[in-house]
Amino acid sequence: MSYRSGFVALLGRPNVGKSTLLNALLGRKIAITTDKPQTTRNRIQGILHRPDAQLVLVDTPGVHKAHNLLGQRMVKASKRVAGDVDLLWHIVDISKPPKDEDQWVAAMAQKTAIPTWLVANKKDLVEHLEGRVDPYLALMPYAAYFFVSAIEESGTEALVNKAFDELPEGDPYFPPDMVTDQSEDFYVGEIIREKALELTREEIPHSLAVVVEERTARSLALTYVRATLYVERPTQKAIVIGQKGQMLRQIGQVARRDLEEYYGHRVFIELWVKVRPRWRSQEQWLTRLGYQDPEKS
Ligand SMILES: Nc1nc2c(ncn2[C@@H]2O[C@H](COP(=O)(O)OP(=O)(O)OP(=O)(O)O)[C@@H](O)[C@H]2O)c(=O)[nH]1
Ligand SMILES: [Mg+2]
Repeated sequence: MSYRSGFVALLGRPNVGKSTLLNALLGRKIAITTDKPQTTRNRIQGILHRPDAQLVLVDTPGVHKAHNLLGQRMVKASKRVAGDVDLLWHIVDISKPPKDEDQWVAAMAQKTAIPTWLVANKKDLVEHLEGRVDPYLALMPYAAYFFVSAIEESGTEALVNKAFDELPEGDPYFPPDMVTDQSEDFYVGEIIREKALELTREEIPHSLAVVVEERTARSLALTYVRATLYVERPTQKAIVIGQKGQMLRQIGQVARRDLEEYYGHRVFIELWVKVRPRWRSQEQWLTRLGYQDPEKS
């Protein structure tokens, strides 16, 4: 029996549920998800294994109109992934009509000439799906379309089975036990960022970056994490810290809960907040905070 392997990109505008779908298909959380747009900032790969095949799912930042260098790098990362896979999934939110960004994604996909499927997510939110999908199907000639709910994990089995069916012959790209290519420090930082995003409002989410400075196993039953939360303005720092440090404590507590479940033992988190004015527009800071130029990585 021949082995088959390949990459599929999850592309779409922000907030349509790409990362939620990635996690649902893997049966494990590897990407953070929030109700705020532009949550995902890097390419994140998750690997699905079957005895005779390997499917690599590539989550990408939401395609949007970039207002700073970080945004430009995010969109560049998505574009780059789009040109370098075997199959494209254009993920959309079927509870809403198409927006300009959906059109941009369709144009991006069409330019590549890679087979593209429309994946209409959030089907749990609406009835009469067929009527709603027509304006999306008009965006470009999709090779297939699927209705799914990443949250309810419905329709997802059919989608992934069909993707496995279409894989080209080839050797595995990753070892059989590997679920993701991201580092543990990156994951831990992302969990902290997710909690900070969930607990804060307004301009904080977009201005926040998290760097894990230290992560050590203090014993078999305790991991110590020290991380810095970077924001752009002193007023944002005050919000992230909160009255008498209450907000920062809460971010740490909620992140600790998730990480204790992930590690299966106790986790101690120490958080610091620093101001780096306009870090999202500065080449050197972007790279230091983990958002390198996709062309150079
Ligand atoms: N009702 C419903 N909500 C969903 C579904 N999938 C995702 N969501 C919600 O949609 C919001 C965005 O989900 P994400 O997975 O972070 O979206 P994304 O496309 O990765 O967003 P970016 O990373 O910002 O591009 C979250 O609040 C999810 O809980 C779904 O199938 N049904
Ligand atoms: Mg995402």
